[in-house]
Amino acid sequence: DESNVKVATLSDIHSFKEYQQIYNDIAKKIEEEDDFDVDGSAGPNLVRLAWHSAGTYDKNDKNPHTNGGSYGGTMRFSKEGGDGANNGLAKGREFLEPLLKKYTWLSHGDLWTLAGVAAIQEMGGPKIKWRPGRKDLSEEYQAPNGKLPDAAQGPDYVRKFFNRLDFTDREMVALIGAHTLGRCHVTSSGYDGPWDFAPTMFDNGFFTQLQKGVGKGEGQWHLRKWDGPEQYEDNNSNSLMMLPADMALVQDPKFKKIVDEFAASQEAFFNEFAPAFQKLLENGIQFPKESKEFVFRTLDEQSS
Ligand code: ZEM
Repeated sequence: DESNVKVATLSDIHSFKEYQQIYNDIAKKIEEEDDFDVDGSAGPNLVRLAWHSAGTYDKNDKNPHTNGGSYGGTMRFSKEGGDGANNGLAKGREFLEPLLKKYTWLSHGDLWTLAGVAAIQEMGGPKIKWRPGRKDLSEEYQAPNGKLPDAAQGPDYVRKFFNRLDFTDREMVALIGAHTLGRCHVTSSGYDGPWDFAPTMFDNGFFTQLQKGVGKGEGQWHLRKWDGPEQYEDNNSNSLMMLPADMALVQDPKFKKIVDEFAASQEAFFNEFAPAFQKLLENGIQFPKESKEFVFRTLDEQSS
């Protein structure tokens, strides 16, 4: 049955211990290769890899050849991998490649989503429940290009985009809070700079920065004067950035209320983010009722 391709089969699933081992290998590799990027860690790139592997999903498309999601690991093929939105992610995929050699039974989809979970947890983020069972699919299952979001857009676009992925306002605001991590690279997206001062710490820093909105005041934001695409810059340091699609979250009153809530409470942000990120990584996949949700221990927790 064509509509039932993206099924996680229990018989293919390995033990919790084995996935924790893979988690540990990823976490240690992140620690060891601390010259991966400007800010050091490969973590932010891996979170973006997990997100882009899943963010092609279309809840209204029942055709498994085109409806995207993380199941098939199809970003390894040139059409999806070559989508401009995926610029810079080959580096993350190559970083993870040795794990596919070591764990020959592991699928790309399981590896990339597990790496995103490991990166978030190791950078101080919430525990994300994770389930295995994705399988590599062939080239015929690459999502069409253009399924990932356009950073130049405003609130209506953002809401519509994340509705396609089956998310509520609260979930979408929380998910974009992952911009507390990493930075924009001129060579990848054309945009430039980090969103907050601790780009390898998963915290609510994105919201405390964003909350201030556009204006002339302390810590507020203005349009950057430069040759690149339209982006915002902070009045205090002129070194942080916001995309138009980030600023959308303070332009829409419903979004703004949620931004204020997450800026005031990191706990509220984490509580919304963790299940939303799990859902993002599982969109379009049928998991058997008996499938267990794994919660991995961080390296820190294992050493104490
Ligand atoms: Zn991002 N994102 N993103 N994002 N993203 C970038 C970087 C990162 C948008 C977007 O255009 C961009 C989500 C949502 C949205 C991360 C995670 C998540 C960059 C910079 C752009 C342009 C890429 C570059 O130049 O390297 C838009 C428009 C979004 C929605 C409206 C969601 C949801 C995410 C995860 C849950 C992360 C971690 C990065 C940083 C990557 C890095 O290499 O540092």
